[in-house]
Amino acid sequence: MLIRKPPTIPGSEITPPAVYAGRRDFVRALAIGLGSASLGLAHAAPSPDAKSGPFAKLLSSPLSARDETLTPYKSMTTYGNFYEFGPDKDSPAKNAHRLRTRPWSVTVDGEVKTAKTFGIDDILSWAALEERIYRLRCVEGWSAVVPWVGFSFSELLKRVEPTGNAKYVEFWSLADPEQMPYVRIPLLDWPYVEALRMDEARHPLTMLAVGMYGEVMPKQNGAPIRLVVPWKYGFKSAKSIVRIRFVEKQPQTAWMKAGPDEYGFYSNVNPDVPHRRWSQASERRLGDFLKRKTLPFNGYADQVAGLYAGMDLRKNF
Ligand SMILES: Nc1nc2c(c(=O)[nH]1)N[C@H]1C(S)=C(S)[C@@H](COP(=O)(O)O)O[C@H]1N2
Ligand SMILES: [Mo]
Repeated sequence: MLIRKPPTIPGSEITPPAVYAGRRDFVRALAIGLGSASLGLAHAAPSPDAKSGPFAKLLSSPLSARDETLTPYKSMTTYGNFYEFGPDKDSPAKNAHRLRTRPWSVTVDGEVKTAKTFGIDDILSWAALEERIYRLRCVEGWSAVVPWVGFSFSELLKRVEPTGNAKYVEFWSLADPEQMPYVRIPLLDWPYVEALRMDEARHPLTMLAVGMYGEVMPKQNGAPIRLVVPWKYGFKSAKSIVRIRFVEKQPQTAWMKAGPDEYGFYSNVNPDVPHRRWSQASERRLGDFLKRKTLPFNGYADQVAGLYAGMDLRKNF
């Protein structure tokens, strides 16, 4: 069994925009090119934030996987990993209500000309928000298709100046034991830190997401701002980010420290390289019964394989 019975969570966090019920028509409309025009309307009435704020008008993105059926909102908000809130797939939905997402700021430091701290509402004021439907693949074998709301990480790069020494970039999640009860327990070496090589971070697919399904990001999915890197396993996409640090040397990430032979730095979705304890050749979409074949780079090979030209992806897993 992949999906457990959904736990009881506050209604305000699980009310999906009605439009996603009419999903197929919506996808068809996008496919025939009504894209940006219909998208604003499609999101007309979700949460109060969405009505007026930056979520009112979302740009549709050419980077969307438009031929895919979306994973139900309820599955994406009740089944997932966010170890700061507990080790089970339903822990995030049960416990993430403790997270306070305002005030919130993100500090950008390390190998940059000037370290800067951005308030989340400032970020929302300069970021032109897009909706991007991305495939997501978790190392444990489940996958999903999610309409994220956010902007390319490269937009943030325009506002800070990395030095010539910046070769990698780290993403640090909040680690506050008052809000995140499991940070008191050494499940991982907190804070949760993930990292990308600079060219991976600059790739247009690499996204900072502030919402999904037309709504402000649910807490259990990494509010108020998280990373989404669709060609890599889910754990590369750090949630609830408070610090972005540019560094010269390839960093150790939280999962590399936890299991160096199971979780490599690159973590590109690769059906040919088994995880030490299981095959990665197939996946099951949340809500589906049958498994499907996993695609190299999660189906994004055309866009990203070039980043790894000449690298042995069995060694650099
Ligand atoms: N801070 C933090 N970020 C995290 C995790 C976590 O435990 N803590 N889990 C990761 C893993 S393993 C996955 S699969 C995704 C799951 O969240 P999503 O379904 O919202 O993408 O979040 C990733 N980001
Ligand atoms: Mo994962």
